[in-house]
Amino acid sequence: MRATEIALHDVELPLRHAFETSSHRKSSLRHLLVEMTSEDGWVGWGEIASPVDPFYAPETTTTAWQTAVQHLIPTVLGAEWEHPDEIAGLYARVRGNYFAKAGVEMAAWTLWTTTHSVPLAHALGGERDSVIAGVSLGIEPDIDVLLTQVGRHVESGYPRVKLKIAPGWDVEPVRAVRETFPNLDVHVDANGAYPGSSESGGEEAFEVLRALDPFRLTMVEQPFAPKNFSDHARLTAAMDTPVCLDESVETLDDLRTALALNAGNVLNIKVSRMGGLSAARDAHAVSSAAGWPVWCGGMHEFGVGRLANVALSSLSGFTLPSDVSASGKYYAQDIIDPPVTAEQGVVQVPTAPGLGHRVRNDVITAHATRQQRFHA
Ligand code: OSB
Ligand code: MG
Repeated sequence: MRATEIALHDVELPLRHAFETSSHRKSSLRHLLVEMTSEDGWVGWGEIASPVDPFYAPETTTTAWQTAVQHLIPTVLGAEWEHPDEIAGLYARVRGNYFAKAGVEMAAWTLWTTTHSVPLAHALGGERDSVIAGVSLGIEPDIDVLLTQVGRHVESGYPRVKLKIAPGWDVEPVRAVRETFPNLDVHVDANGAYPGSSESGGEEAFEVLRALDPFRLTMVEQPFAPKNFSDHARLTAAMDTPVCLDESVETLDDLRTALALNAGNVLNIKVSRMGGLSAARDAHAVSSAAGWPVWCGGMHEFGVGRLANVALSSLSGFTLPSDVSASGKYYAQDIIDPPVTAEQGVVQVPTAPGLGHRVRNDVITAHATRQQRFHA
């Protein structure tokens, strides 16, 4: 297989509800779409879901565009490959830049599965027909607004709600949600906002996190900074609530470090953070073999990345609800047809070849602020 044209589309979609985490607030999202065309005219799509700012990971939309244009697209264009597992090897010299790599590799996966007439989920080894979706709720202005948001999603049937927490917005909102929804599957995600042992406030942060134990949370996700494996290990030993890693695990080596140190007991696998579907699939195999349950995290993906997340979530080790909520939770108009929908928190895994839904070039072009084509 050979890609002879790759186009990059910088696309901005308005969000239905502004989203706030421990580090930023957003009312629209800009992602880069990768359109890869083979020499015989087949097309595969990928999504570079980097946030615009380097607050979740070091990449930005601007650096991802630059890396794709200068280093990834030139090595992939015109190269001969048999299977998408070979794509990462083409640009093995490029360090980091996982979001940019994930978008380019995803385009190769969807191109390959489309030409081979197999659903992406099957090509990845997925076994489930449907996956369980959870929602991720941002930091809200006050507890009443948060309770309303949680209630709205529980009513739509989502079986799990993840709450973003940060120092000063933790024990009280969690207590309020637990009291109002005694049996709901709730987990919290700090996006690394708590200081570790080597920083001031580290000991106090440790006590606050331990104070979450009585609320029967499904997990506490990424309390400390990405490279701080040692405090994640310390907290894992000190809490009954499972500790989940997100930002800490960008590579299989990071995962082996986490496993060796017992720096958690659950893994959030994000295609973007791990540089692609092949690495995400392999992380699933390593985690499952080590006894860590996994789930698929999201980056508010547009339809292309969202369908890749649904396909990945169909693998057997994804036993916890994934962040694969319906397109409509975030976007009034998605770039795929039909959009991803959830029925009582269940999303069907597409059975058509490739991504399984049509990609809407017209919507992409209508919302694109920059488009560029490269040829072999
Ligand atoms: O940590 O999971 C995260 C969005 C942006 C940055 C980090 C995270 C998130 C989400 C998105 O929680 C959840 C989703 O896509 O549904
Ligand atoms: Mg997270």
